[in-house]
Amino acid sequence: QLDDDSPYGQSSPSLMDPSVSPQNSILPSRGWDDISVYNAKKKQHAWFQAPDGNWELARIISVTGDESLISFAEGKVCKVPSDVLLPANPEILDGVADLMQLSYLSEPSVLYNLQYRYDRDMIYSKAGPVLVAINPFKNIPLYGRDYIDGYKRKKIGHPHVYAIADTAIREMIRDEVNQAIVISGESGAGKTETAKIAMQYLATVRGGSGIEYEILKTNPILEGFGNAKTSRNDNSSRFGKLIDIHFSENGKISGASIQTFLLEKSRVVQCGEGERSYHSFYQLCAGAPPSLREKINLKNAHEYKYLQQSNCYTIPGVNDAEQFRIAMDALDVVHVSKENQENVCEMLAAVLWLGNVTFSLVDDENHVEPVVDEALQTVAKLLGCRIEQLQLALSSREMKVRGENFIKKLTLAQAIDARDALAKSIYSSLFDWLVEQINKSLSTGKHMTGRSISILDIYGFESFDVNSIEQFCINYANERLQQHFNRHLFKLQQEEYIQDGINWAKVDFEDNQACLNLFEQKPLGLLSLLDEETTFPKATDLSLANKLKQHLSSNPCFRGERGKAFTVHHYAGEVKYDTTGFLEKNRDLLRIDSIQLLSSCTSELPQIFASNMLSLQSESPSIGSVKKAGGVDSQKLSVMSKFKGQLFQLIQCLGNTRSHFIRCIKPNNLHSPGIYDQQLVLQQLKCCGVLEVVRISRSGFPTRMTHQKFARRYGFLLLDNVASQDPLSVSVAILNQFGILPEMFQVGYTKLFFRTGQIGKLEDTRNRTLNGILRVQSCFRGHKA
Ligand code: AD9
Ligand code: MG
Repeated sequence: QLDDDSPYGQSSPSLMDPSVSPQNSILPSRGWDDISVYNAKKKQHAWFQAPDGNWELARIISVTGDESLISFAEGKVCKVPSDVLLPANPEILDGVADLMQLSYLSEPSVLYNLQYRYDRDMIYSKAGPVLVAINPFKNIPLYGRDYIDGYKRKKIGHPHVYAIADTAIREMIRDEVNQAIVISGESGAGKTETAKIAMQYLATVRGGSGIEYEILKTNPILEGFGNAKTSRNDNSSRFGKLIDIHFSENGKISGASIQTFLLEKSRVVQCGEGERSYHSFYQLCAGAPPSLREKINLKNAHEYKYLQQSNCYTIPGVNDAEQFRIAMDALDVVHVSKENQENVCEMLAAVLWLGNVTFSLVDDENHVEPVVDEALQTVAKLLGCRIEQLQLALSSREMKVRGENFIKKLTLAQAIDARDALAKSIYSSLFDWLVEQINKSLSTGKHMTGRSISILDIYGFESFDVNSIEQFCINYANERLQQHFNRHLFKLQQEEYIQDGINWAKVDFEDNQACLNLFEQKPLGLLSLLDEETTFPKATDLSLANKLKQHLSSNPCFRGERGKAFTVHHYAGEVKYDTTGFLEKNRDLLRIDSIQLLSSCTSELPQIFASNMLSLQSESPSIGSVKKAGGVDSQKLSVMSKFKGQLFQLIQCLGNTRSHFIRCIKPNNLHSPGIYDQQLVLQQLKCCGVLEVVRISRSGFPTRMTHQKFARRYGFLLLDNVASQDPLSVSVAILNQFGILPEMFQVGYTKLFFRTGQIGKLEDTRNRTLNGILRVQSCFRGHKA
């Protein structure tokens, strides 16, 4: 039955038979004795899993009974049970561009194919409709004008971010549907670089008005203020970003808008050993010109306590002073005035100096007051407030008890908290303000057609030794995005087959609805319970953990752990969360005192920050007014509910677009070129659903078109007249004329379904023919003239 001549023929012939369950035919795990016998006859290769978990390629020497004799490249020979071997693809398939072309789609085959390409600097591969991008950790010559031109003219067909961006443009124009490019992957996998590469393509191919230049210049600004060196990436984005690029009637870029998610505020006041706070601080300290330094009383980075703690000030290969100039130039481009640029620097310096504010005891009840020194004086000057006001804000809290205001003095720990809270809210307000300025500059309002391509660069799934509310939010977001991915690729695809009467074995895919329910169910879901506990004045992290355990233990995606911890079974694996700090971080009390202080400042930015904070509080859905005896009268919006709101908006947005998915893979944890850690890659391929998608796409008919559309689009290519002009007859005639093999398509009630690659050939013929017609026409016109 096996066809030796076809490169794809070694696979089971049932591949082409849609009635056979693809589960059995495509992703074998065990019991391939027949294949090892076959391979043995042909002296074929097979995969053998070494004790360290890595897969090694072996040659099958012979097969006797249930055992196979295999040899490895280094000459070692051994006997193993046949059923531990997985068939390897024939050499002719080494390094195919689309994993779907592989005959055997076992884990080692997929891993090997990606590695084969990676070793040859082919970092992009397709997994059906998904682009897989492996971080090269070095510059490879795949970018720039010539490449962009090549993809634009369709002269280059290799998988690339450019190809994805090009498809997005074409489909947006052809189908009048908004597009999204969804980029995911773990920290350091290359999401931000990939997003920039996509932006570069759109700007080059669809620019013209100059606005594209502004759009590209948002990158150094947002990276300066929102990225930092972490243990996993020297330029780690500490926020999520969605950029919508708008297009005008003539298909040119006409503007853009940016939305950001969850800036990591805690980094402003503390970060781990060897990491850094936000780049902007070091850039300012290294790059500010003398006049500015004097004006804002700027010292060197290592003189600021917030920056001292991690004992890391520079990044190899990065010139912070140069980056400062680049960021300021970029602010020019997005129309932030010189005066405002100086204000931005003042705010950065104010945050740094706040970290140097110290406290001294003022009574024997452990109450403190800030020491009036250079730090305090400088902060007051930069914010434009009186020293006494600042002192008061950092040493006391205004309280309302039974309608009466009174002042509570703070202890050292509380005062440090108040100081850090002020620093964090100034920084995050500054970040939001910058995004707002950028959006003002990019929203030209001209030629708006409502057409857009959105690019999403958002943190991937995270699991560390200790996971806190940040990971909780990130993983929840990924759970939602994964569902979008699933829905988009699998569910819709299957439902459509069934609806259209296509004979296609149903493929089960892992749906993560159960896990999402665990988060979102009301009133007994993780998010509701967290918000409820957040409003209780007496609640503690332990009471939160207990509450979760009490209500959720019966949920299969949840497991209570000892003490303050709990585990969630995510689609990508189990993650144990430690509730320490959950409540405090969820409250994220923008203390009324901070707002009051900032609104009384004479400098422009603090006033804007204060009014933004106030309006944020009043307009958003809040977790309830917390009026408690002796407590702060604070109508607070929890971090979680704000994030959930943003996330729902995002998912809704994506739901209205056609999404293109790019999965970035980090090949090693050393950030080094040329190293391919199989287990690390495998884990990521599983996490982002690449293995699943390959299996399902290969067995399905991913391209589809209504009979009408197909007939309209390609009907003019028909050489003979068709007896009946109904779309179905025309369609069938086209299929016949082009000799499309019966196994390559299926005819549904309303649509035609094709295996990957089929429509591409028709499109090429169509384009060639159209170009020919155009040439003839222009020739003709030329003659007339
Ligand atoms: V994080 O979640 O924001 O911490 P990202 O965004 O996934 O992360 P990033 O794009 O910042 O990762 O890439 C990390 C580093 O990998 C970059 O600073 C580059 O040094 C390197 N990189 C990534 N993609 C490419 C590429 N296409 N070519 C060369 C690359 N280097
Ligand atoms: Mg990033």
